[in-house]
Amino acid sequence: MSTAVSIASDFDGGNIVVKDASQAECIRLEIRRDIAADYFQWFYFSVTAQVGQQLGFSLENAEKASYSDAWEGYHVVASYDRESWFRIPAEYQEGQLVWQHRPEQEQVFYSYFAPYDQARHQALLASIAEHHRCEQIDSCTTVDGHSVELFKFSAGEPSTHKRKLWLIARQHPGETMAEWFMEGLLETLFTFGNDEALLAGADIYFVVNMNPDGSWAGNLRTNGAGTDLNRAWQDPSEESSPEVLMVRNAMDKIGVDMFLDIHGDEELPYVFTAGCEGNPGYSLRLQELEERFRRRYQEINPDFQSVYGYDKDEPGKADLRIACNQVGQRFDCLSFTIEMPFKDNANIPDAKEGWSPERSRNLGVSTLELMAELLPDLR
Ligand code: GEM
Ligand code: ZN
Repeated sequence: MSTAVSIASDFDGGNIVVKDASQAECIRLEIRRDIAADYFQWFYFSVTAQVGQQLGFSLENAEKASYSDAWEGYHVVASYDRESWFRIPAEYQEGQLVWQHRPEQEQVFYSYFAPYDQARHQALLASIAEHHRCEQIDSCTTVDGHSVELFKFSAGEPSTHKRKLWLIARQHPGETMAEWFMEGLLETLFTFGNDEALLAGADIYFVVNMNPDGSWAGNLRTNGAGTDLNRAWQDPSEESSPEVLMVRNAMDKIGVDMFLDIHGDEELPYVFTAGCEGNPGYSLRLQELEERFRRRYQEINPDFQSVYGYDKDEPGKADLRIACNQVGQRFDCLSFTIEMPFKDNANIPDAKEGWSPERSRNLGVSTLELMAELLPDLR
């Protein structure tokens, strides 16, 4: 016998369309598109049912999602308390993502990846605001009326010799692992941030969430204007990409010696970087810095690897609308997109959690260590 279930997604980051939930064993769902654009893949919803009730789900428009190949080998993320997240085996069958589950509690949450929600985002902002070495140096208001804050972490005496290290995260709102990464990095910087070389030698400029519009809305890739911010760096505008305009203007004023843009990749089950090999200004100096960064990264954190990644750009053919390329070109500096998987690291798989908030946070910690190490040689 089947008892009806109730499904909700009316919370920040929520995304689901219920087609039919009258049969608990075959609940028919669709992912909603980004509010003002055609991308979709991110989902996040809650289900209230009887404890132990057999539930079956199908995401019926999975095949039409932005990265349909990504469903192969993907397992759904679930939680009872929105604190600990675990994986539920799923299958990609006939264009639909399907999974079965017998929840151990009355309410269960399912998501594409562990959400980084507004409450947690506000707590992160509060921890930054109260840190004596952090100050907010700029901000902007988004199309939907949210704010994006640019912070500076600085210690010791001001010096013209200090390097300027920049980090931004979550241009793509569905890539929540990017904000988990920032949380781990900042927590370490704030708690153990007494690495003399780093403190005396660098100021760190950072944005923990570039796209609050999309994060609220449960979008995959775009802001309230339907703009993919990672295609807006050549020609940002107040109307459609104020987030990018604010950060790029601040960079022009302050300068950049190293830039990292934190993302997640739907398809590849690996941690990897994309660099600036296709930039017109790419040089042997930058190539050697990139190689050293990658070599040391995998020594410091075995989750990083450089075998799998995006196809390399042909010389001179880089897309300068992409943050990593635009900033690398504009400032002739080391510049990377860092990609974490939505699925898992296939080299070190974890059946229970897959790629997780904890591993994202750890990668952030390792990245901080690597930045400190490379500091003397950035220029
Ligand atoms: C990418 S990041 C783009 C980097 N690509 C190259 N070739 N330099 C994007 O923005 O589409 C992936 C992502 O969103 O995480
Ligand atoms: Zn991305």
